Amino acid sequence: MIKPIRVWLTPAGPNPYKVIIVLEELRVPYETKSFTYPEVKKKPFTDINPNGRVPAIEDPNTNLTLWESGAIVQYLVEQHHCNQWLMFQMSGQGPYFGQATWFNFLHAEKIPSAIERYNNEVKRVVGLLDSCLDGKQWLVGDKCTFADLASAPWNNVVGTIFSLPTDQMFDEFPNVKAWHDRITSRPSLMDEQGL
Ligand SMILES: N[C@@H](CCC(=O)N[C@@H](CS)C(=O)NCC(=O)O)C(=O)O
Repeated sequence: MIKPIRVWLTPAGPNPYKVIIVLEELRVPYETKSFTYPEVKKKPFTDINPNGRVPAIEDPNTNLTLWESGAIVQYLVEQHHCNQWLMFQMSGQGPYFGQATWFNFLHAEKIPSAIERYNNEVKRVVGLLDSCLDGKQWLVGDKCTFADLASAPWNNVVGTIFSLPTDQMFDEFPNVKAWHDRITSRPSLMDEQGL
């Protein structure tokens, strides 16, 4: 359940409406914290934006406070693209890769039509990722996000599904291969902290 994003604004200024328009278009719940123009350079607003200009947002879903309308618009759109890919991982990648593993190796009977169906779905999903990653390092924006990280564990199973060595499992999908290598070669935070 998404909690409403709080948008601080003074009704007279145009800049906050960039944020409101994007929130409306994305159908994201929000609430406005409307105040008068002379109050922009005073507390409590300057605790939210020390630059004393609207808009600013507080997102209770991520505990983020952000100002500068362009940065806010970018954040809202990226956040939704991250959620899009996370939902795709949960519903479109993980379950199909799991069923492919099940029918190839664990189901008591060999059912060729089920094996064919799920193997084809794995190829279709990896192909989709490959085309969406064309010219890009990461799924969303120019940085590694939870959308990339959440995809890695099931991508790792593709070699098992097709009985291929891990270093050959994405030979037909160069963008996914480079992306998966990028994710799996990242030093973890635990490594960085010597844990
Ligand atoms: N670059 C800022 C500009 C924000 C801005 O100038 N907002 C106006 C209202 S549209 C404001 O708060 N003015 C108050 C002031 O200048 O003191 C952004 O895009 O968020």
